[in-house]
Amino acid sequence: MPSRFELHGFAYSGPTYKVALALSLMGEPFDYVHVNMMGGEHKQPSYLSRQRYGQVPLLVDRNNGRQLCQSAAILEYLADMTGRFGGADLDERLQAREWLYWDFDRLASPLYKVRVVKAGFRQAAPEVVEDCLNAARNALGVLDAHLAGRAWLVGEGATIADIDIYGVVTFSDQAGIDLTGYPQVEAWVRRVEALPGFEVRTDLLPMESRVAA
Ligand SMILES: N[C@@H](CCC(=O)N[C@@H](CS)C(=O)NCC(=O)O)C(=O)O
Repeated sequence: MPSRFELHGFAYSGPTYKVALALSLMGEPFDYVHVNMMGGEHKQPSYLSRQRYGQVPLLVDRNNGRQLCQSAAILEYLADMTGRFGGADLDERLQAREWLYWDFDRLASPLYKVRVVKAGFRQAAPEVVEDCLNAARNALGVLDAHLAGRAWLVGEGATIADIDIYGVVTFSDQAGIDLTGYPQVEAWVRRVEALPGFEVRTDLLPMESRVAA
């Protein structure tokens, strides 16, 4: 039987990894469709008709035909559909959502910007890179302080907030940020990586399409 979910993405994409990791942790096999971003496939009309922002990821739910974009919204959808990682009650669910918004506001944006410049995909003035680096470091400081005395970002168990933010923090080294300066974050990273179903990005996202095993 074909798997329920079809994930369209790119191997080096943090937002694609978040969704792939969520599916893996939730025990949901998925077909993976490689989007040729280097060739501009994500800006072609056929792709734009399915993903209005012209970005990866795109998740298709074959049970109902939904075509979903924006990784944080997709994580919320998956938590709803599987009943997993959504938080124990409404308060936890709302707190998890707050972290999803915070991530894109304060952490993902500056950290990814530094990463793409360091990787040579984009160019930016040194002072812009420095600003982004400082913003990412500040955000990691906020995360570190929040994690003191707690195992997970929200409540007593892992939620989509942890999955979402792990999917950014895992790229810190590529932005030139050493996590040893953030001991609580480092310990939390190890907890996420010990969750059943955890897979590293390179195992979840190949450079070609793959049908679920
Ligand atoms: N907020 C979006 C961001 C997605 C995103 O930035 N995707 C990048 C790849 S990592 C992309 O598709 N970039 C091409 C573009 O924006 O034109 C999400 O979380 O899904």
